Amino acid sequence: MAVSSAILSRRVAGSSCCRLWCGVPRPLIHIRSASAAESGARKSDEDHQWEAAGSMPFSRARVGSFFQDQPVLKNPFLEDALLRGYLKRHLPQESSSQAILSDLNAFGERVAKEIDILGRECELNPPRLVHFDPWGRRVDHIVTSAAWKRLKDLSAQEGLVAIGYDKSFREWSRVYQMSKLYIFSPSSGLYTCPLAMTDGAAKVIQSVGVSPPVEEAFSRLTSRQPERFWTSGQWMTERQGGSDVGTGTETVAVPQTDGSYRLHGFKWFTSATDADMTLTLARVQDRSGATTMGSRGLSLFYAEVSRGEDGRLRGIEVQRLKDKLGTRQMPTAELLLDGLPAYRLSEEGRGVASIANMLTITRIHNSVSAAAAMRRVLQLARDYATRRTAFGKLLKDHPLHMQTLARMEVETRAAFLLVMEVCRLLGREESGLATQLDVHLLRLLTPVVKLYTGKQAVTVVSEGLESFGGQGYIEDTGLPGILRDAQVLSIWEGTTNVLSLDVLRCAARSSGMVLHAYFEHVKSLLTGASGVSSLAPAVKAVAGALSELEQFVQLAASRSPSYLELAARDLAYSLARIYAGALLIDHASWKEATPQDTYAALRWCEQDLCLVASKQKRGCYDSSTSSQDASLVYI
Ligand code: UCC
Repeated sequence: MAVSSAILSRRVAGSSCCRLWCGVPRPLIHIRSASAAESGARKSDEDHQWEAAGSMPFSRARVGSFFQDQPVLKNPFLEDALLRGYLKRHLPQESSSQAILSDLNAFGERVAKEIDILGRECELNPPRLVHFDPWGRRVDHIVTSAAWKRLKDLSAQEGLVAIGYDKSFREWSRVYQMSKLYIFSPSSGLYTCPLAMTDGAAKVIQSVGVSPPVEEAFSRLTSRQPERFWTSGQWMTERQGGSDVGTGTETVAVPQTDGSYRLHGFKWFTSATDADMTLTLARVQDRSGATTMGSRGLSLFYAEVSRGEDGRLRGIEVQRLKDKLGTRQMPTAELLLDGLPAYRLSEEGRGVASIANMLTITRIHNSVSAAAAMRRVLQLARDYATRRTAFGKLLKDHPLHMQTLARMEVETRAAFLLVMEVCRLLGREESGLATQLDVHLLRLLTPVVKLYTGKQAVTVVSEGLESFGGQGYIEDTGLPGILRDAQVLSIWEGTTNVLSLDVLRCAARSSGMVLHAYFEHVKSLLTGASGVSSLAPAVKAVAGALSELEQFVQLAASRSPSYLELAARDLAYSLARIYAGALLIDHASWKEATPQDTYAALRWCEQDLCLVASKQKRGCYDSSTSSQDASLVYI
């Protein structure tokens, strides 16, 4: 002890830090450093003079007088000019619209003052799994924080699922609901994940019919009463993977004499596993115990998560919680289904088609979260730029910094408008107002918007972190968590490539009608803006890109499936960029649009909007490319 104390004294006197080579716990070092400095460090006459004058800037217990102001989260509704402009433009001019705006404003205030802290608490107190009680009985309790539970109650009270179903605002109910979720998402501690699945489950139940045994579940999923509100899981992913569900699902459903089933299988990746119920896929066994392989063997099941009198989960064992890069606020588990009581909701073999409604909803939620993450990091970066000085001026006065934030703003605007477009179409479809064109557009744009915004979110949030310098990399600022959580958005609910292939599939299954609807609608948006001269360069760029895209589609129709498969991702990106361009132009052509709306549209349209045409001209999808790609990767 005495020896190490002496070493410490020498080290502190001679240089700045003793932490590494002492190898003792930090608090001890701090105490010892202080006492070491007291006994061992000789003060010079100069030091004494500084101290006498009371102006020694750095000394024991004084660390200088400068502390950087941190970015402040303000009401995210009031801070979002585009959200407010969009709603002002699109909501009907009636008193009910005023109710939406006041609710969003009040909720935005709540997010900044109350909810953001709860979300942070979820990050700091992640869920844990307790397998056994103190007496050795298996209990499989997923212990979540008080904040996580509070967010569940609050989600019910605020109607974050219910708004989409009570239809008080008719075709605008979805836009309203998703606007609220957009404000909520970055502060929600990932509670948006169970809400996404809850919304998706309600949608599936609605589509198969709200009757026993799921009538009660539907009423709970869409309830505003915290004590009644249920959340749902979506257990699709098994050990063989989450993309190729048709091949990867091993879970079997054993028919019972009362018409119900018992499920046996292993679900490898179940999100928000503290849910009250779930929808899941399984293969029905026939009398001989045989099942049908592939997608056509899958059926959709409803199961409640409940406990027996012995306190154990009925038919479920929680194997372990996942150790994830992000979304740590939320319990994600591996589950053994060992006789889980369940009801079949779909016809036998129609599992994938029946759960598709859930996928549409969760993919839209995913896109909302992506746009919201971009907006949040930008709001914080914007605020920070008014507080941080470098090289003699505030960051906001550095043109290069402003250029960076402006580019993030353009991306965020494009993402927001894409997301709201899908929500608008969903609202129309659910209110019976959708035209055939709307239905086709919704089918095509859902995967396009999900895949594009998922990627954008990672890029924009990463750039956002950089705008805080080193502080963007410091864990307890809360900023790195935004990036970690963004990274999942391009993975779950269908990866970028799987969704790109979904785009091809829906184009083929509709005999090209989804693309026809796309071309028609983009043209009509451009026509609407044709009289606005300030937008002419943007209109020209989108029209040119659209024409290139049409030519590509015609050419691709005569090529082999492998050609199209190689082009799938670039095609999806082109669909997203062109459509976003048209939406930005459309928004900027509104009579109350601002010069900033025009500027954003012009900037967006400067990029290569039709990536797939450019790449096709360079031979990127030619037959030799695949083998060259492979040889490059495996060189
Ligand atoms: O569960 C997960 C984590 C949950 C976390 C949720 C959080 C969300 C939070 C967001 C906010 C924070 S992850 C599970 C992720 N897995 C997936 O998303 C699956 C990815 N794979 C696919 O999407 C594939 O494309 C499959 C599984 C759908 C492909 O399967 P199949 O069997 O090859 O599908 P088919 O043959 O293409 O389609 C079968 C039927 C067809 O209908 P019919 O038979 O009537 O012609 C298709 O039209 O399903 C229909 N269908 C669709 N309908 C397939 N996909 C769709 C679709 N997207 N929309 C409408």
